[in-house]
This record gives sequence, structure tokens and C-alpha cells, in this order.
Amino acid sequence: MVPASQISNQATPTQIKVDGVEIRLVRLPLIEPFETSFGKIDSRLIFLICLSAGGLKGWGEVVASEQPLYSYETVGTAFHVIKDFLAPAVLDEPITSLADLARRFARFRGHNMAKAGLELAFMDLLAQVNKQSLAALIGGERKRVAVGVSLGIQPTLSQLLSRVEKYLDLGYQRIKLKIKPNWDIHVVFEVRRMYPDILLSVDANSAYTLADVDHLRQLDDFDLLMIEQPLQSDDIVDHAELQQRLKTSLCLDESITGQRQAKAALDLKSCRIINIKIGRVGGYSEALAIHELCAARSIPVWCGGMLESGIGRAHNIALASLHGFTLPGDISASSRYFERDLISPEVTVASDGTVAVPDAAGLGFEVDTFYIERQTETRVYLSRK
Ligand code: OSB
Ligand code: MG
Repeated sequence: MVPASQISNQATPTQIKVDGVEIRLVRLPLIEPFETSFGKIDSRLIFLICLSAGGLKGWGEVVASEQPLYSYETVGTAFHVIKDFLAPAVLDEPITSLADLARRFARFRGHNMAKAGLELAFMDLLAQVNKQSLAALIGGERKRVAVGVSLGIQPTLSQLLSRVEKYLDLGYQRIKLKIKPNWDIHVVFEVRRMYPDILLSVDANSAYTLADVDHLRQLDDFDLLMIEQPLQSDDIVDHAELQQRLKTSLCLDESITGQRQAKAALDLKSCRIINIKIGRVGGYSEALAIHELCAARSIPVWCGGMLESGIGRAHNIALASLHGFTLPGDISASSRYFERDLISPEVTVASDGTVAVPDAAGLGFEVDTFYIERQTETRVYLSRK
């Protein structure tokens, strides 16, 4: 594993002079609505970043949603923070490394998804300059990554059961059910009854409090791989108490916004598994640090998803190729969410529930600029003064 601080500090130190930062908001309809404990969406406003440098283009994706539900960031806040603060920091001086970029962003508080979008695009550029795949650039070893699927809350139990069957038939290695009060115990009971042996987990997106401990303890009967983020999004203290009172492993998602939170959660025993999302933690530098921390403590990690387009998905695949990503990630096929993706070829899941890690330089996928242009709602180009 290459420590983040050493990336690009090899024999010939790379200098990347970014000429322009393009922001594009691209509307992609979802094949079917996606419902979690905080609501339902039927399209995704995809926030793309394209950095240009000496004829190369590096692509990243800001995973913020339109509404501040999963996190306080939105497409609108990320747009503002990138345009007014982060892009000027990128355009300021040639960038010498990922650590250099992360240092420029560090003085701005929060806004991790906005920072991550730029880090992703920078790493795509750096990989192209080095003629390496993204996976190789960060020290990823896997040729294929194991994947699972996240199934939203459905109008009826029978619709959920038919989706479980569909994704198991497609080969997905783990089924994750979104839960909320009144869509939890009986739902998990039925899925487990139909499929006694599958890898099964649940994700509450902070829909419960510690007062629900006796209710949540009923989940201990179903041999779940994990319960993801049952309590408040910024909590690690109540999760530690809950973990002590449950047999099932807790996994934190929303609560882990960086390496300090990851270390605190592990020190407090607030969870036994961590979901790493590059966007939530502010980019590759933090994601790599959390991966190293967890590997050193034998804590399994897995790659979370945010209904990304193929561009964000390509970065997720690279991240999941790291050795510590031992549990299936929320990295589904493009076709699970979109009629048509922004990359070609699209991401596909093989019948053994794995996705290939590309070995071509950069993202490893062609970016479909024609389709991006067609779906673009907003475009802004920022350049050096
Ligand atoms: O909590 O993991 C989550 C999607 C949007 C916001 C939060 C979450 C999710 C998912 C979907 O579970 C994962 C995916 O991209 O397939
Ligand atoms: Mg989650």
C-alpha cells in the first residue's frame, strides 16, 4: 500500500498545472425510484468536475444530493464552495501531489463532497500522466471486486422479495435492505425466511435513537452481516452503547466523515465495520488513511455508494481494489440505476457478483461527452485569472 503522502512523489516529481475547472450538472433519470428512510428520488442530478491540464482531462464526481438529507451538503452548496473557494485553490499553483491538494483544501471547514469531487478529478489526471490505472496509482491489488446491492424501501413486501430474487439471480454477493421504523423487523424476517444463507445487511440511515435498543435487538435473530448507521448521523457515543448491547456488528456510514472520526469510533468500539465513501470523507487522501487505519486494526471496510454515475463508480471500483476492502461494496452495474450511463463500456456485474478493475490509464472507461452534453442542465468553466 502506498501511503497517500507518497503518491506522485516517485522518481520524477509530477507537477500538474490545471488550466481550467469545468462544472457540469447533468440530469440522469433513474430506472426506478430509490427510497430510503429520508425519502424517495426518481432522478439524480449528477455533479461532474472536469479538470483540464495540458490537453488531458481528469474527471471527478461530487456525490451531494439536491436536498440536505443524507448530509448537509447539496448540489447548491458544493457549487458555491467549489466556484468560490476550492477551484481557485486548484488553479493557484501547479499541484505536486495528492497531499499538496489536500493541504490546500484543509483550511476550508467541511464540504467534504465538494473537496472530494476535485480530488477525484485530480487523481484521474495524475493517473493519466503516470500512464497508470487509478487502482495502480493508489496501490490497489484486486483484479476484480466483490459487489452487493442496496435495495430501497418498496411499496410492498412482495415487490421487495422480487427485487431480492432478481439481484441474487444476477449474482450480487450481498443484499442490503434499507430500513426505517415500520419497515424493518417483519421485512428482514421474511427475506431471511426465504433466503436462509445469503449475506444480508440492513441500513437505517439514522432512523432510530438509543431509545429503540430493545426494538433493534430483534435484528439479532437474523444473522445479519451488519446493521449500518442505525443512530444519529453525527453520533459515535450512543453507537458504542448500542454495539455493546447487540450481537450483530454495527457499521458506520454517515458518522465517519474523516480519519479522526474513524479512529474515535474504533477507540470507542462504536462499530466493528466501516463503510468508506470517498465523497463523505473528503476525497482519496482521507479514504486511503481510513483504509490504512482499519487494516492495521483488522477492521473490515467496504466501499459505499451514492447512486453515482459511471464516473464516480469508476473511482469507487479503484478504491475497492485495495486489500482491506474485504466485504462486498455498494457498486452495482450501471444498469441497476440508469438506462444509459455517462461512460463506456458501462459497469457490469459478472454472474459471480464481481466487477472488473480496469487496467487502462486513468479511469479506465471512456467518458461519453456526447451524452453528458445532451443531459447537461448547467455548465460553468473556471480558469486561471
Ligand atoms: O446510505 O449507503 C447509503 C444512496 C444514497 C445515499 C446514501 C446511501 C445510498 C445507498 C445506495 O445505499 C448505494 C449505491 O450507490 O448503490
Ligand atoms: Mg449507508
